[in-house]
Amino acid sequence: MRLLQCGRFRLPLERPLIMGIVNLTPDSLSGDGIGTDAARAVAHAQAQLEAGADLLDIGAESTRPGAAPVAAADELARLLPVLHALRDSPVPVSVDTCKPEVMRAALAEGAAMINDIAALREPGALAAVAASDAAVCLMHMQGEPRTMQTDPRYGDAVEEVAAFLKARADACVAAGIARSRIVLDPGFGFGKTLEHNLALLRHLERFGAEGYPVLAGLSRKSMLGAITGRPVDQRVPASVAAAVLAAAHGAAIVRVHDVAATRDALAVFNAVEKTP
Ligand code: HH2
Repeated sequence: MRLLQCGRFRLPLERPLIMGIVNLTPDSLSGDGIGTDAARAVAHAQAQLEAGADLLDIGAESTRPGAAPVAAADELARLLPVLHALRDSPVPVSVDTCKPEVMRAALAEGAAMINDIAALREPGALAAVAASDAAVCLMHMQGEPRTMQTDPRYGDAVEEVAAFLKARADACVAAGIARSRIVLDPGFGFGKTLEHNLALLRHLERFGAEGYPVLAGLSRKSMLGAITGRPVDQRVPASVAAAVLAAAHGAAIVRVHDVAATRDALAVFNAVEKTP
């Protein structure tokens, strides 16, 4: 059985796993940012668990296009009380950060996964993860959040993203991170037009060609707004459809805001596609 090594957890990868988002930000893309209120964040995390999340992903810096950066000290002040309260979580807690300093402190506070939209490119990030037993999600992004949607361009988006992810996975392995700890993510909406995003979803299997599990984050994203004409607070049906399509194209993990709806949809998917 294929397993993802994730701190003290070993996650089976036969069926798509649901990563429930907990945004500790005042300005998140999805509009569900909880601000800096740790008690509210912990309550939201518990609700995501009760709804059936297989992992939690906690982020304290918004990565939406145009978002302003947050200082490491502020990111930590938001994250650490929540991580502390979730130390005995029954599922792995992932932390969405690019900063090695934040990674080290989060790992010391029990984080079982680092989710890095910069794919451990910050100096010191590879070493921070290598020194732990946590999993890591390496995401592709063209440019940086402030400007990435200005004019994204690729020759062949699928092959360029796949080559980048392979190079980052190779860098992880060279730094001493076991293959069984690595997850790859094409980074929907991160320096991509709608056409690029659709091509990535159509060819999602390609990102698993090196044998690593693939994570897909499509939930409530603007590409779904572009397709449906819906504002961010009305994108649950489109998000659920996108999660099922990602699963059908081989996603091992779907990163979502709406865990309960996604769980039911994936139960149908599993009954049809994953029952021997
Ligand atoms: N998307 C967002 C943030 N982190 N991490 C991974 N691995 N993949 C993604 O697609 C991804 C991510 C953006 O979504 P959200 O958390 O809703 O918004 P914000 O960063 O503005 O809080």
